[in-house]
Amino acid sequence: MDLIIKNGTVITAKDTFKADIGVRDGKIEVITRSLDQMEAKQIIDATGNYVLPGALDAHTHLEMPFGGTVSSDSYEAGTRAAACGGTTTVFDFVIQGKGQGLVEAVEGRRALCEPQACVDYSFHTAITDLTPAVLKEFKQAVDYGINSFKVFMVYKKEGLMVDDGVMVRAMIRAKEVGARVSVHAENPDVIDMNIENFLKEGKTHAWYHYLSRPEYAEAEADKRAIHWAKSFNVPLYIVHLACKEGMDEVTRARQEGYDVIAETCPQYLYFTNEVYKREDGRNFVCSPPIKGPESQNALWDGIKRGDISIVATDHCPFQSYEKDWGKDDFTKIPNGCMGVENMYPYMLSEANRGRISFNKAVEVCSTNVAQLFGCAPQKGTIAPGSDADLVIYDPEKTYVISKDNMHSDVDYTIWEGVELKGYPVMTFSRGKLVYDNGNFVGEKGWGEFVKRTPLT
Ligand code: DUC
Ligand code: ZN
Ligand code: ZN
Repeated sequence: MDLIIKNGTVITAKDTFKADIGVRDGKIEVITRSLDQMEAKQIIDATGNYVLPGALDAHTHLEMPFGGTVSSDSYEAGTRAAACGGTTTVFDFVIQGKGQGLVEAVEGRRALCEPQACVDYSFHTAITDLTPAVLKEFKQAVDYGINSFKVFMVYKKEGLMVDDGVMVRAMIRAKEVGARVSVHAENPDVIDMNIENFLKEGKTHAWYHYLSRPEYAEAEADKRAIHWAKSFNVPLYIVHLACKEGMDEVTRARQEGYDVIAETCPQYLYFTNEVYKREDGRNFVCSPPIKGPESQNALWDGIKRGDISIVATDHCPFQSYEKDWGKDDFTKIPNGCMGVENMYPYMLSEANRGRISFNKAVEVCSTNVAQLFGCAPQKGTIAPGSDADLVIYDPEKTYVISKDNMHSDVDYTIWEGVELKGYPVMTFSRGKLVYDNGNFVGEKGWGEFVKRTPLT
């Protein structure tokens, strides 16, 4: 064997059991009670620790041009930070340029990512220009390994927004080719009206970012997207769901048997809209904004019920000098927060504190992503034949998050000072140690493109 992890408690989405794991050529070869008689190049004693599948972050924006700048984590920095937080695959967003083909857009970003990636990666494609040729090309994109297309219901001025006709066309075509459309759901017109009014009244603090797009601005768009998914009986994925009304509508659609799935993010589960009242409130500016406690509770309940299928990050960091552009005008704050290194440790810490089970944390951060986006059982589980993407987790370790112990290229973290109960101590990517007790020990260029299969 290349690697044996001994004496750990293995936790998957379904089971918890003591076992030894043998790894050869980057794959899990054997899981058994004892591999004491077996030799290996590397043997790790995981006594007292848990062994988990690496997380898959279904939502990142690495070196993405946005908000008048580019998100500060390159593919190298973002995937390095991922590895250090136990995330072994990231799904990054490719934004289709006007007039650009989908495969061409993906290949452009893949070329940028490939020499840098420290863990494995895939892409979702955001559609901005849905010509008949692009609709036809959905099939080629799926054959290429991309089975998820995103549309923005906002960001009109930025040239990203699509109307409902485009959204529905994309949804129908996606279903035909074994793919799924995801939506960023907020109502652009009401948000623009609020912004105009606030600026006229001189209300420019980050708190007005929240007030310009509060619960109702997201809820309407969540409901509209679900309405179309139900009307045409097509699959839908709502990214970064953050409000109670949206959550309720997702739950209803699922109870009625529709293929509507939802993702939320750690920032919506830990912080509330109170953060926008802080002096550094602009650092928390993302869209949709973090909502009130009622929404936060509804999201946690949704996770527990199974109506939130995925927790992902929307990782999109900007340096504090860029956030400062909006010190006196919230509309100038680049939208986005960091989280790729925090998601798995935070969700596991919540499990360790008893809020959810460890199996549930694994399910929403890893297994469901792989299953719902066509890369299971290669990813997202601990089973013979699966990639040896493994995290060794010490449930006794106390960890206080600080910008000084994070591995992104950004000069602050919204998670500063947050104390976690338990923390990953080692991460393996296809059997290779990439994170070891606080240190990144992987290499850039190691990460591989994950070709996903059509959805059924
Ligand atoms: N929201 C953000 O906050 N950042 C990136 C894109 C998005 O939709
Ligand atoms: Zn979004
Ligand atoms: Zn996003």
